[in-house]
Amino acid sequence: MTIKMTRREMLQAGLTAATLATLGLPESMMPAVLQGETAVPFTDIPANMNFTVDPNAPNRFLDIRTIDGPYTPKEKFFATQHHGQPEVDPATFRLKVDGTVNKTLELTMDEIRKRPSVQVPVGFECSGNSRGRLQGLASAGLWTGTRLKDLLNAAGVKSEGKEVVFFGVDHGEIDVPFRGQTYKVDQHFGRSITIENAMKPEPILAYAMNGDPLTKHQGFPLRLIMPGWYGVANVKWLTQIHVQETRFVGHYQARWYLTLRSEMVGGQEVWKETEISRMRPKSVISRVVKSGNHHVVHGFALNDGSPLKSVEVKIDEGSWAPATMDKSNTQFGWKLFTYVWEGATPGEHTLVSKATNANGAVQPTQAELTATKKTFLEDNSQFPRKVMIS
Ligand SMILES: Nc1nc2c(c(=O)[nH]1)N[C@H]1C(S)=C(S)[C@@H](COP(=O)(O)O)O[C@H]1N2
Ligand SMILES: [Mo]
Repeated sequence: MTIKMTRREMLQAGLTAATLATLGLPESMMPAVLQGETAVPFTDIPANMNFTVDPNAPNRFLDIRTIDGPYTPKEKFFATQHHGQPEVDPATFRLKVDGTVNKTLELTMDEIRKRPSVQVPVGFECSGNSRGRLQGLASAGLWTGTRLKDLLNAAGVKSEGKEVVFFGVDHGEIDVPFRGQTYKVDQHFGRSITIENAMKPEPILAYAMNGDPLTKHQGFPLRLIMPGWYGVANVKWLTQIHVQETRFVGHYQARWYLTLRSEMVGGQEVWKETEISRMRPKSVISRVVKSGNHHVVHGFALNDGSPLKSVEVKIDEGSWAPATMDKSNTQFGWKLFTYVWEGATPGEHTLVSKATNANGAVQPTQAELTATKKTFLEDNSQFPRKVMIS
């Protein structure tokens, strides 16, 4: 994207097209800056990278250089889905809760909005987010909704109900391969969680973000929000909650979203197919600015909501130094951090950050990760950035 700055903002930032030209850099390399700050350009952005995000396009990613607070504006929140964005009429919309429950429920949006509501900051990334997209498949919002467990209790889950499946309005043709044959069937987007996870206080059925009704991009009129989980768990255009006795092994649960990962079991390496669930700790440097006579490195971290032990930053071949976590950070929102970089010398530098959970999970290097993971989802590897100091 060409980050749109007004002329006034450019002047405030002490940054002009001429300055950029002197550095030999196109304007698209510049992050957003605040008054009194000067943007430091990243030099690792591919020349053909097109940041122009059409707010109406069904798929869009976030230019992470523009992150400046706990919530992503609704028109910039990243968006992705498998079968396009269905147009849902809120007047005829019903949420159905059925399966192994005592009482099947069918609720209108009004009935859902009248239920007790909670507001929670939740950030997430797509499990396919990666360095290739400059980590732009991530965003954070303040979600309003009603707790899933209260609705399940209202329906009364029978003791044999073990799995809770969430279906979207959206559907499409799915290839189901089986022993050399491929069967084509029409299926709704569906994801499941265990009853234990469904009965936790965190999951909510959300109808608003940042104080406004969900847009079509975010799953209007209703979506599941699974705090601490990868994007795929947050089912948009939610229309059915089905409780069942058996595991749900739908396409988007068991096949399209999986990770092939190795573990050491009794000194032996064992490769396992695993489902996409909670976010692994990841931190990303999003923006570097010159402020007075030092530089400030900005970034964000996402994890499963367990306490973060630290985010550290390393400059070139220096040692890891702790970043400062933002006071506004919350358990499930993205966690913003800054690192004050003193004595930056002119020229190109490599910066990298590393998140560590309190439970010991560490954001791996790319080499460490590829040694234990063959498939590309859940890439939480460290993401070195290059900047040019003038
Ligand atoms: N109904 C439905 N929900 C869905 C999807 C989908 O295809 N259909 N895609 C999932 C995936 S893979 C991601 S990463 C998130 C993206 O949420 P967002 O578009 O609000 O950023 O939605 C999830 N929920
Ligand atoms: Mo995703």
